[in-house]
Amino acid sequence: MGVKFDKDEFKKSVADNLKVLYRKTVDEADKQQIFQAVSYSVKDIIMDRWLATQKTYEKEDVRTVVYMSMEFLMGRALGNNMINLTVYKDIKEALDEMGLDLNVIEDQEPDAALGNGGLGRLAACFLDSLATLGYPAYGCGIRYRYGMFKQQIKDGYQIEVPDNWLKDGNPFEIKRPEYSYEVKFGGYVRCYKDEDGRDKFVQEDYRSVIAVPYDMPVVGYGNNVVNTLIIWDAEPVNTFNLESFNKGDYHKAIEQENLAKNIVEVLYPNDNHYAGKELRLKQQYFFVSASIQRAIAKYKKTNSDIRKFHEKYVFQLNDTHPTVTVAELMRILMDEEGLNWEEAWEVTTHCCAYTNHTIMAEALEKWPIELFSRLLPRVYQIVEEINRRFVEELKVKYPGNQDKIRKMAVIYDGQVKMANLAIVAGFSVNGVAKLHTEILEKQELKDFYEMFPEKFNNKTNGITQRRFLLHGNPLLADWITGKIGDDWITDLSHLSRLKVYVDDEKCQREFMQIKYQNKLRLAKYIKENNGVEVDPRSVFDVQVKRLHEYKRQLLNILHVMYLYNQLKANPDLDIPAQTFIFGAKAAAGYKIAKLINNVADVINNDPAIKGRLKVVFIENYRVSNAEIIFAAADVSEQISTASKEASGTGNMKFMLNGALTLGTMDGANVEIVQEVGEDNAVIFGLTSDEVIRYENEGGYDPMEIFNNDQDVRTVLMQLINGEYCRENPEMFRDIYNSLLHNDGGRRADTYFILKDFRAYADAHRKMLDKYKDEKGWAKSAMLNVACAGKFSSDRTIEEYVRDIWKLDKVKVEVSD
Ligand code: 26Q
Repeated sequence: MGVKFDKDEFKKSVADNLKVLYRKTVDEADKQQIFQAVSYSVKDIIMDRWLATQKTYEKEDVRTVVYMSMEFLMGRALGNNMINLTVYKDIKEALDEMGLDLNVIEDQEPDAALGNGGLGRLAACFLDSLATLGYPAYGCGIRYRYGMFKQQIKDGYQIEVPDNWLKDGNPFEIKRPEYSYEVKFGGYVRCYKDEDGRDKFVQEDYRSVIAVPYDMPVVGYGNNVVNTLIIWDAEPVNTFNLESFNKGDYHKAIEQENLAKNIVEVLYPNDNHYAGKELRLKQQYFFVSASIQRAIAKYKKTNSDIRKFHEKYVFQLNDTHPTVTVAELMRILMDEEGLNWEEAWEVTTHCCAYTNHTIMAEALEKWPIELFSRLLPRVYQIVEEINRRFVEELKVKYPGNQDKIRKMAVIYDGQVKMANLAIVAGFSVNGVAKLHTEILEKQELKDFYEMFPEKFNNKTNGITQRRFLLHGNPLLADWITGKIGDDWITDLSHLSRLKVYVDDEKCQREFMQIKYQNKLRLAKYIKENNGVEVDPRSVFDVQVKRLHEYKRQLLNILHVMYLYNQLKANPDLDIPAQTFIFGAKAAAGYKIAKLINNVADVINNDPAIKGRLKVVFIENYRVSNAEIIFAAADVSEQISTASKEASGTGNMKFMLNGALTLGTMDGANVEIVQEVGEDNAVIFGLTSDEVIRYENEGGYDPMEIFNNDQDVRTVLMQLINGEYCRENPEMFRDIYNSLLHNDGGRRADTYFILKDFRAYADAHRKMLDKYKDEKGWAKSAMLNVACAGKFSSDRTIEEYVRDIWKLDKVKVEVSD
């Protein structure tokens, strides 16, 4: 099924593209131009498959999933597309012969960073798996002009630099203006009776934009399938339609111009945190309305009965961010397609399914009624009616129980609660790891689970092995293929066949040699990008993920400070050299990055510890450098406060690349340990039940630990005595206070850092003891790879298809 590849034809294609695009020869072109030319040559290979796939979908009138997401954290496309077309090595060879280095070319591509972190990357992995498994699918999102900011570190502080990812052009996208739709905001709703005496609703005096779609190809691995990610751009209506000017409504014209410019301007860089910004709600409605209009238009091309729309389309809502989908679909079905309420509700409640990604209260979306109804007057009426009917239902089911209404109503206390809307109108509610789903059912969404148990289900997250092993770790990928064949690329459960090699000393040496090569590669990256020299023979202990209090980077760095104290006090301490690697973007204003960088500065420049401890903060952590980082890790830090991390997916990427997990019993860590066995990971700290119990009791007393644990006290005092900030000893006073003192409504040490500190230090000791046993370590690391099969997003997608989406696989034929 692979692509027939003609090397000479490809070389000619690259040269032709350079000529047509830039009037240059290969020798004259710069690196960015070469990247563009090579990308167009690869796009050329994609194009026939893309056409054939979409033809097949149309001809077979397939059932389709639409993955609705404010975020798609795609990373780079070129390498991934070559991998999935199965022409990576061929192209590498062809370019070699032209005197071009593929690695350098790939490095010219900016990451498509249209997402914050886990939720956005999950969407990208899902698209890869859907295409690879041959399922009809669209991703729908926003073509942000600026993606996730680029991070620079200056004086230890994070600086956010705009990410102008489109500046040199995006070679893989295709603009499709012929599928543009109008999206309306504001104004008021006029109600009138039509000729048949039925109520009609029209939005008047609104402001609108034109949503213009750009298609991005999503290439399946080795199967000719190419699905589409649709990202919507906004253009002003006035460019097409000068009516407003003619009527002299100059102000409205300018307003609409600005609306179009602002709406897709930038991704909100908040991870697991809700910001009730009007522009954010505009973004949500903008892409939701356009995507539904497109799906309905497509449906009507081949189907006549809109009452059966749900037989062909299912919308998966990636968290509550696109939940306005349910009301917008109701609106279109009633106001545009003429269905009555019951008919529209029947379709909608069979179309929409909701994924919950967090139990953090501060991430729950609640929109003030005033804002919501002003921006989306007709949609708000529909939400009100959904709420009215649901509250009626509650009153019948739980007579006199005002508490149920308070907790479950869609509109309450002057707010529209998006999670409640998604649960009431959706037919499926899923969590993203076993523990997370249990917490949803037993605590956070208990009332809904009791009322609609049939809606609830778990879908443990996964990751795509094509990007995070085959592309990111070619040495290990080749080694695995040499041992067990290449079936693992599309069926990761095959990795279990590696188990027979874990005691084989030659295999252990080969495996550790590959890890060493990958550590050299990362050390080189760190030297070039951060100017820090690290020892590739030291233990690479890595925590890369968004900076967030609940993820507890603070626990990690406090422990590093403790270790440093130990080494200073006892220079002969018999422990291996360690490199602590951090990578994280933060919400603006968060101080922990400064602490990590200052600690790094002190430790890395202290000759007394003879390089046995190093701390590195990798600037601008993103998908493209993540691939290099995972491949080189020995220890995977997964240390969230138990119950707070819904799943985590970085944990799976580390495991797949042979790192041992040092973590809490949280999210998917629970399932990782279950797969790999307790001896091949180190688990520590409070359990989720214990955390939840403390929280219900109002916390615990960190002062007791401060007073009784000398090591902890020393570290905390170093936060406020200038040890890590000579010029301003008060620099980290806030952090110190947050650990020890209640502050208004905030409990001291909200995330149980001091409570878990001793257990964490012990866990590190245990990890180092394992590391000292070279063969034992190699075996454990190999077992992590061998047991990672469950965590492929292919497995996750098959479960979504089986339980929620009910799609059929498609075969696509292409004549090369
Ligand atoms: C909401 C409102 C306004 C602005 C921003 C937001 C917002 C944006 C992003 C809220 C949340 C997010 C991202 C959440 C997220 O990434 N959650 C992670 O999802 C992963 C995939 O399921 C899980 O593995 C992680 O555990 C979870 O934290």
